[in-house]
Amino acid sequence: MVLIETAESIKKMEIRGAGRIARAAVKALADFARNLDVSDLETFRREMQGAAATLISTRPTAVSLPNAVRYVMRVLDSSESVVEAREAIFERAAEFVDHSEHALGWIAEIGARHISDGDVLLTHCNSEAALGCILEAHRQGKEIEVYATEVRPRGQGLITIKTLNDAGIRTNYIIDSAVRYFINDIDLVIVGADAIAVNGAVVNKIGTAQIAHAADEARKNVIVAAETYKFAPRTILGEKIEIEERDPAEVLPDEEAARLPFVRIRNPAFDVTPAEYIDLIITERGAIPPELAYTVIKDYLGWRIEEFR
Ligand code: RI2
Repeated sequence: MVLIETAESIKKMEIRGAGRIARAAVKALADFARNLDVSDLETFRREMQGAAATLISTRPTAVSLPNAVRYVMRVLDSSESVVEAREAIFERAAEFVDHSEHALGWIAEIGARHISDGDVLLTHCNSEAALGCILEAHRQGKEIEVYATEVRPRGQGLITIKTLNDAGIRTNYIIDSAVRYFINDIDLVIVGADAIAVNGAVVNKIGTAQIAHAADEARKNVIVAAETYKFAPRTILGEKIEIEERDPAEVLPDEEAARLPFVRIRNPAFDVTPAEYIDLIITERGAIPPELAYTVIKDYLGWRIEEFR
């Protein structure tokens, strides 16, 4: 069953990256709707809500996932028959995927404008949105060089350096803790986001906050490339974005950990970079300072404070 397989793949990070997770989830929802053989609308709605909950529960931090699922599910409220509801789900899911893919192109175009000829960039983890900006700058003929981190414990940096290498971009692969050592050689930090709070704080791969801090200290700009559906509406009410803490075995194998009974292994997958360390957020609608995060939530996601009453 596609729903269960997708949910499992997201959990195990076979499908990963905030945008990819969102697209995979809405495709799984559409597939679930296609195969849902029920005739009354109430049962259809209930089953769909169960499927949505299964998908949303896979990983707690990337807000692109619940945003995408809720965007698709919202059509159920106005549907009057199973046939209509099913069609509406297909349409919305396709619309989301289409928008998401186009958004990456627009972000790349806007982001590339902020990369200058001769720039040395630093990126962390593997973000389609951030890499899109780098690749586009290179495609435009700008002479750039990149520092890419390893990204313990899952090693997403390896995916990043393969992409950069394939594009023929001069790349330096460094361990995560070498960032401050190299920060003075860098002109610009560019990363993605899993979630952005209403106060402009950016939740991204663990280590991003340290990098942004080092960049701030060295007076280097930090830009974040993120689609509007990565902004977190519920933070309007002060709701905290949950930080996923993953299996300790990703950090140290269970057999080794078992020999260290006094040691607790912690494995948070993300951290929070305060808005003050971020110079610009590149969205598909344009580049904004982090302070304008509320505008994105209100104008583009269509969520207002009144909705939470
Ligand atoms: P795109 C990833 O999370 C990284 O934190 C990355 O910066 C972010 O999602 C955004 O990625 P993970 O799934 O949507 O590797 O830009 O934990 O691809």
